[in-house]
Amino acid sequence: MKIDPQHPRFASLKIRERLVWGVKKGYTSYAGLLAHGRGEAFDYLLGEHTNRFAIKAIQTGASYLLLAKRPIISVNGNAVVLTGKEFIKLAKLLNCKIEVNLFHYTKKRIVAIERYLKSLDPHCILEHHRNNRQEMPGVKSKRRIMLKDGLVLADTVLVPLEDGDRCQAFVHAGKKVVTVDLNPLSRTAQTATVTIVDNIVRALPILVKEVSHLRFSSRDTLLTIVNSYNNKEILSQALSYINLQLTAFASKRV
Ligand code: PTJ
Repeated sequence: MKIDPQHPRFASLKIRERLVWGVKKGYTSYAGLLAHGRGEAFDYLLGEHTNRFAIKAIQTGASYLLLAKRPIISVNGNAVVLTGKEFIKLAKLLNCKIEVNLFHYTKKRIVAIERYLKSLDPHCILEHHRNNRQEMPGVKSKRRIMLKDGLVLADTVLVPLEDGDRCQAFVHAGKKVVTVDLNPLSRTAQTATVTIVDNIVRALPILVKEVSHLRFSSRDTLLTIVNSYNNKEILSQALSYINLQLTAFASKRV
C-alpha cells in the first residue's frame, strides 16, 4: 500500500507495512503482527519518542555488549524485518554473530530469515545445522533450540522482543541479557539485565551509535557505566512517565 507522507500516522503506518511485507516474504509470523500491535499501544503512551530512561539503558546495554567476552545477537521475525541492517552494523562493530531464534518455529522461516540476513552480509550469520543445535533447559517453547557455538556459549545476549521464559532461563544461566521492549511490565522487561523501553526502530540506530562511540572507552569506564545502572529504577521511570502522560491526557479531557 502506498502511504501518503502527509498522513499524521505516516511513521507508524510505514512500520506496519514493513511487517506485512515480512509476513509475505515468510520472515514474520502472523502472530508477529499482533505482538507489534501490543508494542504500538505502549509506544503511544510513551510519546513515540526515545525517552531519557531508554537512552540510559542503551548506554548501559552498549557497555555490557562491549565488556562481553562472547556477545551474540538473537533475532526473531519481527526484529529482523524492522532493523535487519542495524543488527549487521552492530555485529560488525562487536565482532559477533547473529543467530535466528524463533518462538513460532518452523525450519522454513529459519532458513528464509538466514537467507535474508546473508543477503545483507554473508559473514555475520551463525546458521542452523543439524549438528550444532542444543536445547536449553527451562524453556518450553521452541525458543529452546539454540546453537552450541552461539547462544549456548554466549555470556551476553542482545535479545529484542523476547519472551519471558527464555529471558529468565538466560539470566538463571548467568548470562547478561539486553532487551528492547516497549512494555515495561512484560516478564522479559522485568527480568532482563538491561531493558531498553523504546521502539526497536528508534532504539537500534542509537545503540549502534553508542557502541561505535563507547568502543574506544576503557574497561573501567564501561564498568562504571554498568555498575551505576539499576534496571528496576529504569522500569519505574518508564511507568511513571506513562502515568504522567495519562494524567496529562485526562486533565485535558481528551
Ligand atoms: O518471529 P517469532 O516466531 O520468534 O515471534 C516473534 C514474536 C515477537 C511474535 C514473539 O516473540 C512474541 O510473541 O513476543 P511477545 O511475547 O508478544 O513479546 C513481544 C514484546 O515485544 C511485547 O512486550 C511487545 O510489547 C514488544 N514489542 C512489540 N513490537 C515492538 C516491541 N518492542 C519494541 N519495539 C517494537 N517495535
